[in-house]
Amino acid sequence: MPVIAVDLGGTNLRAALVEDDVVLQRYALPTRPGDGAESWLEAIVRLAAPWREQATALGVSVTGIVRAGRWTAINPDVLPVPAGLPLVRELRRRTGLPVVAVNDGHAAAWGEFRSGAGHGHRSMLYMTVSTGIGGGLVLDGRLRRGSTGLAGSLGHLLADPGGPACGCGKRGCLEAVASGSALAAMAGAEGQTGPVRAGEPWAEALLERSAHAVARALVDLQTVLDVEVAVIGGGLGLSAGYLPRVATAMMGLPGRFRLPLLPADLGDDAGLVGAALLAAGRRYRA
Ligand code: BMX
Ligand code: ZN
Repeated sequence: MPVIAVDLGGTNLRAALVEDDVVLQRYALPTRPGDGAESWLEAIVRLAAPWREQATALGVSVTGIVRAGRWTAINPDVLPVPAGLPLVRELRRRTGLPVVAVNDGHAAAWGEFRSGAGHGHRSMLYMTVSTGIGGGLVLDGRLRRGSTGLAGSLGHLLADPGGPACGCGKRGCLEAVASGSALAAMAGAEGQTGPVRAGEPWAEALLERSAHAVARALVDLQTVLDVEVAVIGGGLGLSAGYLPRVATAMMGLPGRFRLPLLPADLGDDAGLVGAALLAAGRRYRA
């Protein structure tokens, strides 16, 4: 029996009907951060409605952390989620379906571990380099959510003590230095208005900075986690040439700390598939 999966990020809202790890049908809309939580919930319910009768559960992957079914932003600049929003309760009430909700990095990590680039490994880390930078850890075959849902929030590792302020309240986070929104802000500060695209000399410098920061973060993580592979996703992470840039930057760091890098096999669908698998298994019912 299929489940409905939803992935709400800082840029896009995707919804799909998913059976096992196969996306049967899908819709996507741009996320409208300024419209507020009520409108995001309504959009999820509206997108899910046509599949309501055939689905056995709803799996939701969201930017921000989820703890005991409640949703909170770490960085409200990515999406201004009101603290403690009762996401699972509200969606269960509005759809009548059992609901599983997880952070988008956690969902994508699980999707890639079960059905993507991490398949066949025991331990992996997943990093999405997108509007923000998110992540998820699968250690010894288990998705680690941490004691408060924060585990794997890789965007808030320290990348540069003198770097820009991050919306999470810290300074110089990886997300503030290397994410898509950080690059757009830095480009804007340099008077550039176009997209940050490889080939443009001004954009090259920003992409190099991002890739080096990501490479340094990955080798630091490896000292703690010692995983088999790092799977990289996200719009920027999967953009042409980005992963080779990270790999090259990593070659400048000591071999003991390097780890194999793989692009997310499921691409943009990693969060949807992970949320679907979690909902179908209902292992994380809050
Ligand atoms: C932020 C944070 C993470 C999220 C990451 C990537 C919020 C709203 N989000 O660090 O929970 O995983 O962005 O999010 O605090 P994306 O929307 O860029 O995929
Ligand atoms: Zn931060």
